[in-house]
Amino acid sequence: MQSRKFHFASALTPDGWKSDVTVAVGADGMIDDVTNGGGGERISGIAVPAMPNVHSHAHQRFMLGLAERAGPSADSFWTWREAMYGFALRLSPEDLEAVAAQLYVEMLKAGFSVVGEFQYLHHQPDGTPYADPAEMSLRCLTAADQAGIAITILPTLYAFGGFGGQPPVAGQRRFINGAERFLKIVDQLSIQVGALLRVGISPHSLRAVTPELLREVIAALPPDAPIHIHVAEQVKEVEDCLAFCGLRPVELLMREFDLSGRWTAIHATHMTAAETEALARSGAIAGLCPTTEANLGDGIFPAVDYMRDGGGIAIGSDSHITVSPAEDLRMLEYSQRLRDRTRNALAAGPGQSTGRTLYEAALKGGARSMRQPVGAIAPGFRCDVTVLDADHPLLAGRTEDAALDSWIFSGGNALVKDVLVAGRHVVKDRHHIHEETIARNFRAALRRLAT
Ligand code: NGQ
Ligand code: ZN
Repeated sequence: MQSRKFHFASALTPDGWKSDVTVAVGADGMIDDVTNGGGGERISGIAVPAMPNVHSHAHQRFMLGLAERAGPSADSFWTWREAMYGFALRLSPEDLEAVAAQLYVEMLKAGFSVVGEFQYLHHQPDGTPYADPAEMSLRCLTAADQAGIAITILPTLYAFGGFGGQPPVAGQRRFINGAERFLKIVDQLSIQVGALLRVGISPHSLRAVTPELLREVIAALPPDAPIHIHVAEQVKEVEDCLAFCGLRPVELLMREFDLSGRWTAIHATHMTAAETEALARSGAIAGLCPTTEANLGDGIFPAVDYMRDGGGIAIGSDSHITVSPAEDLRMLEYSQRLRDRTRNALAAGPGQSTGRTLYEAALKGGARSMRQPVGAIAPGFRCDVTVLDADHPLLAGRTEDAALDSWIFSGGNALVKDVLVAGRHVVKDRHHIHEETIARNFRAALRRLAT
């Protein structure tokens, strides 16, 4: 791509809101310069850094709305998981590619520019590995490439069915690898690394790996490769962990590993005050998925205490029941208000915008969690930008923080007009450049899956 210049009437930069902004982008998609005035291709609207989506299970996109009917006995996260396993056993590599491409288009149209794909569907439906053990993860990369979204692929290390190395159940047969075959997947993905692609790993949870196995795998990785792990999402998981070792999941994780900035703790819903403070001070990011956590009945993350202690956060759409940075940040704030019966629970301080506080926190944590050079409209960052429709009635007479709060707390995805990824204009006037073809492939995959 050639170097280009974009002009925005208003943009959120690390130095605050600026008007009449020109962003110069190099041929590599990185921002060279941000100046006042100066012309360039005019994109009308309000420019903000695009949001990283740090937690995705793409395959779950095809079961949306199909697990909202009451079962024979009390429904829970665990009954949902059974249903999800059933759906997961049906996807072929072609299906996964089509479903992921559709999902990634939806993410871009909602204002995300990077996806962290926590991919654990490795093998054929009967559990036999594909000829290339990285087949399914490579399909996610192809889907990301079709959609034009940046991706941090996090192949999942999954070896056991419960704490202490219990054998996996039949429904988990597509997920299972030992260290050797798992590291082959990582190698296969690592040779693909490019401007929009990073590789990390996702040990599924302390239920699915032992500390010994995980240490063996980490020892074989580059020292800065990101590590994402589900932890303490459900009360039953906390109880099982206590029964197994006398420690809670976050305590166990922190005893076994030195949680630095390369770690993202997904959910971390159930923590004591001491765990909350320790996680916040560790430098790890909490990867929060508020709408999925609500949908699955997980519980409420202690965000007020965690953020007060300086903890870093990022957001993920996880099961994709909602694909919207605005709605996930809104749900995060609302969970705290409902629990504490307060308002503006997570704003940085008196007079500060709640939306701005949360948006900037999730940009910073998301960029770190994904290991991608994003999260700011500033020189040295990739030109990943989301543009809000300043002509939308909801934004009439509103600018800057009031516009951002109106997006996050009210308008949601309907306000997202344009999205740039590495300076490439992938969503233009609410239309993704390849959305018709990708939707057609997605519908064909759903028809295949319905038979
Ligand atoms: C997953 N999803 O791996 O897809 C999990 C459920 C589990 C969420 N937690 C399965 N949202 O944790 O065992
Ligand atoms: Zn998850």
